[in-house]
Amino acid sequence: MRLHGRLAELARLGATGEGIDRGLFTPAERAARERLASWCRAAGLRLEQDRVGNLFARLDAPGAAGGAPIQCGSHLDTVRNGGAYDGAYGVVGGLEALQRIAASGRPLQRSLEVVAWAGEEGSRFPLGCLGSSVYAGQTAYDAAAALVADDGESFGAAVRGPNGLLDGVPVRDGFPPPAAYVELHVEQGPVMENCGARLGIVSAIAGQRRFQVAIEGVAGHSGTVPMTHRADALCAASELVLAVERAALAASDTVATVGQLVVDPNQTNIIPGHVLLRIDLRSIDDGRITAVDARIRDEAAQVAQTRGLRIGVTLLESRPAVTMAPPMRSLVRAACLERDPQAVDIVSGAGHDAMCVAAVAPVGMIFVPSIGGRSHVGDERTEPADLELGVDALVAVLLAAASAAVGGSGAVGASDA
Ligand code: HGY
Ligand code: MN
Ligand code: MN
Repeated sequence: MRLHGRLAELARLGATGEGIDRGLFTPAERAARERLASWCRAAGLRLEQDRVGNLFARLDAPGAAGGAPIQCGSHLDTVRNGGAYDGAYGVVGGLEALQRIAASGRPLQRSLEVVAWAGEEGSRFPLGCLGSSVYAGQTAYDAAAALVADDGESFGAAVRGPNGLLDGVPVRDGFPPPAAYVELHVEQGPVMENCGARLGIVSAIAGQRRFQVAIEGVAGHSGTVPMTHRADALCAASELVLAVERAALAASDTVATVGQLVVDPNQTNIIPGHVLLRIDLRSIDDGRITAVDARIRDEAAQVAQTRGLRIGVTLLESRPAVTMAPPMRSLVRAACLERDPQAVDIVSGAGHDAMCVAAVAPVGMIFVPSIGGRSHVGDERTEPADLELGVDALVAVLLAAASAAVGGSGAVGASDA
């Protein structure tokens, strides 16, 4: 019951009545990291954090304390009105797995580590997988520190502020890469439920790009400016939103969403002068992402010309699709099929920290089903028995990876396929 009790405790931190709101370095998100730290201390794990707020809890294997660990984890931040399992399940489930392994008394050839990555959702600072991409060397600390949240606070100020790094936890500048990484996560889609699978063997994670589009029109009096004399930024934005939808529909296996749109000055009797919108574009095929990216920019240029206003498209983030490392996928497959003969190979349309950690270590992912395929909403749910089964599979993968022959830089090598 410990697993479910902890998930329920975390779900109360940032509860909005419609879901959970735990943006990075807000009081609720810091409280979640503090709660995790207290659980890890009580479990006898060694706690450390890095300069961007990633939190590491290690179960040292006496014979291999200095070696690269086998890592698991996910994130504690959420989207606005998010669910109780996206991210939190991988962190709490990882801690549960380490505690079960410690309690078993099994000797370990490698240390094990659970990580709470900082700011995976990008819901406060405009970069997804923020903590794991700094950890993996894909984003420089200074670039992260310069990011500014919509509320005006910079990452650099927030990480040093009252809701930033935890007190009493040693801060290490950077960490050696793990020997391997496995992330446990809810599927966030309908595939597993539709095919009756309780465990998912992730094969790859879709690539994604995020854009910001600024539309500069001309504000004016809604009662006096003739329709033929307007540069209405919201009408332009409306054309572009539908163009984004058309471009994704025309490209198979591709999704594109305008999830955020801000109208200025946003008053009934003023012609909208300025609109800011953000686009989320994804596909398992990076070539398709590039093609849709180009089409969206063309459409924006046409709308700007037709309507006589300015449209600027800025790329905020670009992450190519990531394939799971064959040796890790084999370990995940064995653990999943042993527990669920219906276990299914699945591509993740959702992004995960594993995309970044894959740059420095072999990664694998285990999915459990999302009821109704729903996620990024307050009624995100997974059957308790499936949550337990996922942790069970994670324990098996961690132990198998810890005892796998070590290849190359201490990573789980191809010889372990
Ligand atoms: O957006 C995503 O796919 C992830 O939940 N950050
Ligand atoms: Mn997630
Ligand atoms: Mn998410």
